[in-house]
Amino acid sequence: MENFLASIPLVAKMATNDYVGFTFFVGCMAMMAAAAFFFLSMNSFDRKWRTSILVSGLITFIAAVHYWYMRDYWAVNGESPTFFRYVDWILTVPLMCVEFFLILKVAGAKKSLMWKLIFASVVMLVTGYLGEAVFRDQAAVWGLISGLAYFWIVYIIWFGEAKKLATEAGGAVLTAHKTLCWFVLVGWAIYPIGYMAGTPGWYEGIFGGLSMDVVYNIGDAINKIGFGLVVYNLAVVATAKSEA
Ligand SMILES: *C/C=C(C)/C=C/C=C(C)/C=C/C1=C(C)CCCC1(C)C
Repeated sequence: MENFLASIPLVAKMATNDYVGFTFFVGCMAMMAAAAFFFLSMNSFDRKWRTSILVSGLITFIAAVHYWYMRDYWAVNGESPTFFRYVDWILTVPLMCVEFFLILKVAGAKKSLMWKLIFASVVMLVTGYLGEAVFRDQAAVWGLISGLAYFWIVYIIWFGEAKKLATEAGGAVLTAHKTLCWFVLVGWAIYPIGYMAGTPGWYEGIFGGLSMDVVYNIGDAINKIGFGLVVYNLAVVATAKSEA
């Protein structure tokens, strides 16, 4: 018995060239640090910005917890933690849609805009999950449907209702909205690349050499922490203006 217990390693071994494992560790700590930063800075802002900063904190906190599990799952099984990945996304991506709504509330954004964005994001993620985990043979078709939902979100924020509200609000809100729009157009486009790297399809020859998990982990760090910082910066600028 004693010998048996001693033979179980407490910490899984990590190879020095395990880039997936490395990005899971770094991602985990970065999400934790970002969550602490957003939570602790919350009370230094005007009341009306506090919910936005709180949501930035929740997005990175939820990601930190999932990264904790994904880091472990990878270290022990050496497999993509697809399940945890999509549970994380189905919670955090709708919260990013809530961020758009919260900063546009000053211009009179309606809840219907928020629900439309949330609905589109859920369609994007559920169809992505079906292609990646359930019907892998038809990954290209599910990825295409997911991509259409993604472009629907891009349309709403770049040219549709959300764009109109941001223009009406003007000033720091418009600047922040524009930056978030770029995050969605460029930063979120990292994910379909990861998807094509990790699923079978016509695109294998183009992206097949990349590691799906490394691509997803880079995307998450840029988008979750970057998004939060844009909102943080908006709160800094707007609070400074209202105190002047
Ligand atoms: C914090 C996590 C974020 C911002 C995750 C975003 C995920 C996407 C934008 C995923 C998009 C996908 C497509 C557009 C097509 C292929 C399938 C997905 C789900 C990877």
